[in-house]
Amino acid sequence: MSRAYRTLSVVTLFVGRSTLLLIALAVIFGTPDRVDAAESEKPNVVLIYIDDLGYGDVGAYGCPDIPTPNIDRLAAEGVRCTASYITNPPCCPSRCSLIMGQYGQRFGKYGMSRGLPIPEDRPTLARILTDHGYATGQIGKWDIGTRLQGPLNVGFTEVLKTPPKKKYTKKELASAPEALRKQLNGKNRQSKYFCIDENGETVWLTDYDGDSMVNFIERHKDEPFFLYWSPEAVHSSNIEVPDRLMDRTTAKGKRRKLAGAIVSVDDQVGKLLQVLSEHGLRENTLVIFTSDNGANGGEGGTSTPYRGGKGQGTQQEGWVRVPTIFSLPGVIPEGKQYDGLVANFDFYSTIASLTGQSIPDHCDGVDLIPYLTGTKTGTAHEYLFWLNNQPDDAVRRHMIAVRWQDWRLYKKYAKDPWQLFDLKSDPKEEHDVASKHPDVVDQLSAQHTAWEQTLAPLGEIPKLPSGAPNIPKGHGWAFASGTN
Ligand SMILES: [Ca+2]
Repeated sequence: MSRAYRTLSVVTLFVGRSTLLLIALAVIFGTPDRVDAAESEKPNVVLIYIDDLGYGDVGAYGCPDIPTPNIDRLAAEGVRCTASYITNPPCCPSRCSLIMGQYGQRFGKYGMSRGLPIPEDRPTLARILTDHGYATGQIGKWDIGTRLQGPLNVGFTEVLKTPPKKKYTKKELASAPEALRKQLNGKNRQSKYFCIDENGETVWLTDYDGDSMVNFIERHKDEPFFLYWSPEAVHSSNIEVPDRLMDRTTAKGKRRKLAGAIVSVDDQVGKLLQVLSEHGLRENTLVIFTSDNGANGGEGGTSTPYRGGKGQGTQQEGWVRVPTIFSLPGVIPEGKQYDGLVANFDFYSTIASLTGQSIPDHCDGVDLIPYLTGTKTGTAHEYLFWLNNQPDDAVRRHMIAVRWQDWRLYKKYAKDPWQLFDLKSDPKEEHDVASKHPDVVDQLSAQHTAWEQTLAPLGEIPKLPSGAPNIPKGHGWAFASGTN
């Protein structure tokens, strides 16, 4: 593709930009310097993918007891999606679907199936951006593909090395609360959420991540970048959350620890917005904030007003409906909400389009920007489907479902009768109305059957020889060969 054509694509997408005239002139006259300037105007993207953050655990979604001013500001400066879904819960399949831009079942993933490869005959989201001239970085939890498919193997140009964990001394262990002592004894006294930084200081891992985001952006502020932050937070166990974080919330009981962890996530969003503003990048950076699956119910997380979440709540809406915010001031409207059906595989298509690329054929997603700006009306997807039926997966994770309009059609196993819920009048799914609406059941189940016929067979997890982990350990960044 010629540089001028790529420039034109960016111009088309960025009609709200103040630099439009300059870029347009560059296209018309084609002077090398001006085209180079236009090249540097490719929008940046930061994708934040929190682990187990519930629909009802963010201020912008009505949470009353956990202050999240920075996430709320992102919502105020963007669009808040109210029906955004993870079609392949939980952690690992969600991330695989995200990075491939399609239903996980299209490459044989029908449940957790950790270690199942992501396909190599179609590009990942990171790959298309790297090939398009982006610096692409990843920070945090990976949980995608096989051990050999780390971030640097599937398209990222750099990845934050996993810092060493804090190791509690025997003295610290002796004075720790019993629950923490129990956890640490099972982990060779190694912390989950405290790490050791390059100066030998003990730091909260989520803070370390946030500082690393700032570092990545400062190093790449003069070129287009894509940053994928997928922290360990706020996955269990949050038992180590310090008082200084909990005390900023009004959460009660076992929810206090989780609340403190969410406050820390919000702090990092604040650091991100600050560094973007400092370098004049706020209006040229799409920020997507979301979660890999629903609420951490075991630690008091909530999907309010919906029911369910991770752990014991996997059969309800709350396992798959997640908070999702898009912010790109000047392009995406501010302080709006979008109620159409959205899936995490839409991020791939949206980012591809926004960066002036065509959406690869394998993608299930659509470009959401026209829906978020209102130039397209209606729902981004008429239907969304779920099929978690990997035979050896945990019983609680089996689930078959369809979403259409306000309806949710659901059953646990293929042999079960369908249940139907009207999420608008019954968000907690307490009244199965399948017998009252057989036409809706027939319609949605037929759609599910037709979709299922388009999927790949169940994939097999390869046996791999032992070797290096897919993310190197240490401090600082690891780079794909030839990119640093
Ligand atoms: Ca998760």
